[in-house]
Amino acid sequence: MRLCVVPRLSLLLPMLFAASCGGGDSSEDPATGAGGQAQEDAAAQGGAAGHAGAGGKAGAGGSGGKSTGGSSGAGGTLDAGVDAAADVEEDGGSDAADAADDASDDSPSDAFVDATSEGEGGGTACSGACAAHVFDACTCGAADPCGWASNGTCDKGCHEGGFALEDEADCDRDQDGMWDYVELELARAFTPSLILSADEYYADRVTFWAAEPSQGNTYVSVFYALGYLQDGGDPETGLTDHLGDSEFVVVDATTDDGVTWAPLRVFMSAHYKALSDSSGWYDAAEVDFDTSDGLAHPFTWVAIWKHANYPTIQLCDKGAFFTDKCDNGKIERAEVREDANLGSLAHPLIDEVLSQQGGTSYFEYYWTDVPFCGWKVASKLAADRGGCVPKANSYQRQLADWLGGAL
Ligand SMILES: [Ca+2]
Ligand SMILES: [Ca+2]
Ligand SMILES: [Ca+2]
Repeated sequence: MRLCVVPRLSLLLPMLFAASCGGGDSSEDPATGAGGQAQEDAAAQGGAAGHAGAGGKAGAGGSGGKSTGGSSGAGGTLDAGVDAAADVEEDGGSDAADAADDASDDSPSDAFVDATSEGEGGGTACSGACAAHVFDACTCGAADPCGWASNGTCDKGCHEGGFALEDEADCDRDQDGMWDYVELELARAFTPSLILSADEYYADRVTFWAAEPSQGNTYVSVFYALGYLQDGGDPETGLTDHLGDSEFVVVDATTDDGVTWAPLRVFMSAHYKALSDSSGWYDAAEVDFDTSDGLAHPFTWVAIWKHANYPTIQLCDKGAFFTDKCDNGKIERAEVREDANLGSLAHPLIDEVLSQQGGTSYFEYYWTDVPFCGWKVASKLAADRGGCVPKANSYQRQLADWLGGAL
């Protein structure tokens, strides 16, 4: 076994979503109990305001607008990406000035004064601040004067400021106890770098993903559903080809402080649940990571035409009774789209997915137990999906195995 250096990333991402701020009891997540634990974690790390403390975020506690309430400063490209994706409104110049004034002042009462004085400068305090999306004691009050709770936009800055507005419906849409923007950034941080053969003619795929905190919140697990449109069969014989190819990679990662993250282990599917099943968990030290962009993408060798996944070329060439073959033809990083979060078992965000190739109106399914056909079969009925990947390899079953600890 090789012992590689496991990369450690500075992501400035909190481990978990803290459900409430300002000292109130957080509401326990019915599925995972994560809400309560997050609060405890935040307190243990010296964070007075849950998310802000656990995340160690610059600017937290002030009354600035979104960009200062979020991860300003040392966040680097990762946090810049978060803010660019999530923040629509621009901050006015007065907000920046307020943020500077309040940089060393965490008092909500002072923030309220600032909001009021700002209002004197132009319109009523609340309407002006709402329009500029300033997170302060007025706009983020429990009474939700701006109507930001459950309005379709995650107002996470209200939590970071230590105010009372709760916005779980927008910030944790799949109700797994972890803010969805954290899920997205972690999924992007660890998305696999696929090493494909130069002769891989069946590389077309669509990637969906999901992320969940573990029981006890000791690590986060990300599931990458690498949905190839076609399995090309054995490269020697062409046998065992089928429509659709539901491969997946799982990365478990953890952090001690909400700042430094490191992968723990990686699961790579290889003929999952078939007779030739060569899937397995690999300790992070057994995996090479592509750190070319400062993140940690597990290098995943992909068997030509069959798309079985392995951490080394040697394991690939031994896989499936020595029928799998790999060569270093090209590297493609799996795509992680913000709108491709599958959600959780209790609260799926995406199940039925329309073909994204154009030309067909066929569907595939992630939380419904039907064979995966790569958007090549019109019918949803399992009986009409005989030429597809076996039902034992439906994404619904893989996701259930993942969430049930049965991989
Ligand atoms: Ca909202
Ligand atoms: Ca979530
Ligand atoms: Ca999730």
